[in-house]
Amino acid sequence: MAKLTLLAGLCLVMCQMGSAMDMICYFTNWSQYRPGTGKYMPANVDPFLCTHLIYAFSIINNTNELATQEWNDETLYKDFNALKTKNPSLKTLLAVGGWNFGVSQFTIMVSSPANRQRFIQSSIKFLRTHSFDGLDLDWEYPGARGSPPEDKQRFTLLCQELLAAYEAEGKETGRPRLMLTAAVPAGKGTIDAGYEIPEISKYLDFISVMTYDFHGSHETLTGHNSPLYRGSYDQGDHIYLNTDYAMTYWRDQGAPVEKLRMGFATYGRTFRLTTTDTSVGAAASGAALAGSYTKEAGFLSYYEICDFLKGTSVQWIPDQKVPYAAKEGTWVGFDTQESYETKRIL
Ligand SMILES: *[C@@H]1O[C@H](CO)[C@@H](O)[C@H](O)[C@H]1NC(C)=O
Ligand SMILES: CC(=O)N[C@H]1CO[C@H](CO)[C@@H](O)[C@@H]1O
Repeated sequence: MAKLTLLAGLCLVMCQMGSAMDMICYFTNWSQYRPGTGKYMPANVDPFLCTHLIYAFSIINNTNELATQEWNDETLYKDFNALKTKNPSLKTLLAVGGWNFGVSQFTIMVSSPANRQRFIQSSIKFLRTHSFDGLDLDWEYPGARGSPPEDKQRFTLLCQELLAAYEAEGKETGRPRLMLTAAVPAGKGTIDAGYEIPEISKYLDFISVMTYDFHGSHETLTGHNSPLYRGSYDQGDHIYLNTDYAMTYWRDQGAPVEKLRMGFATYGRTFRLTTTDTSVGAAASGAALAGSYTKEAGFLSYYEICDFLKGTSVQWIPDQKVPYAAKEGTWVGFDTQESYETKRIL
């Protein structure tokens, strides 16, 4: 199942827990391929909407160096970082990894001090060459999906050594130190397997918790992409599948609240209903049709959901504090200004 994917142009937004100080937004390299008015380029980004913009994704190549992924990334990097001439206080970071990139090259890269140094030094050169202000580690995930258990400790070493090298380079050159951040999972099992939370918290400038993709079309009952709270029908391990639980877990395991960032999805996940029941927890089978712009079954971007809402109405899941809608056998759980507002004050 193609899990990942951050679908809208600025796909998702990370806010600081309980405050609106930081607004961290991702730009995706694949939004350039959407048809018509869906096409979304760096020049389309409002440079004043977010405090940090993150370009997704770059890769680690087979010589353990940070490298481009798309044929035209270097051009897009240029336009992306040019947004800082319009807003000089904007910070830009380059994300490495992502769901589709997988784990194997991360595992190889962290496996020896020499490989790690090669990556670290290449990242300094690459980020400085392209005028990024930092690196966002999107390894999905250390200690999971084929990454061995020892990668949990090696991820800590990577963070520690990256920060030390960025500090040294900053001192040497007199430039502001490169930032170091990470996008991390919201699932309890994945968190436990991959992250020494108090340790990595020392080295990372902020930690973005991916509090979305909790439910999707691989399941046989409708469920919300990014519920704030546990639902009354949640049983067993499903009681952990919500934003409140994930953020609280990261905090209680030792991540300082001031470094935690909550994920806000700007897309919804869809289901094809199999009965006339259209509620949350209704019988479903597979993904509904792809959106006409984002073209991936099981997802709709916010602007595609706005179209979908013509001829139906927004329903609210009272205990989970998030909306959904259903029409013609399609069910979608998504976020609105109202649900963002409720999450923001968590
Ligand atoms: C890996 O990436 C670096 C930096 O982008 C590049 O100089 C090098 O040629 C790449 N190596 C391979 C094998 O592609
Ligand atoms: C067109 C496209 O999707 N390009 C790449 C952008 O990044 C994704 C996710 O990492 C890659 O899978 C794509 O090949």
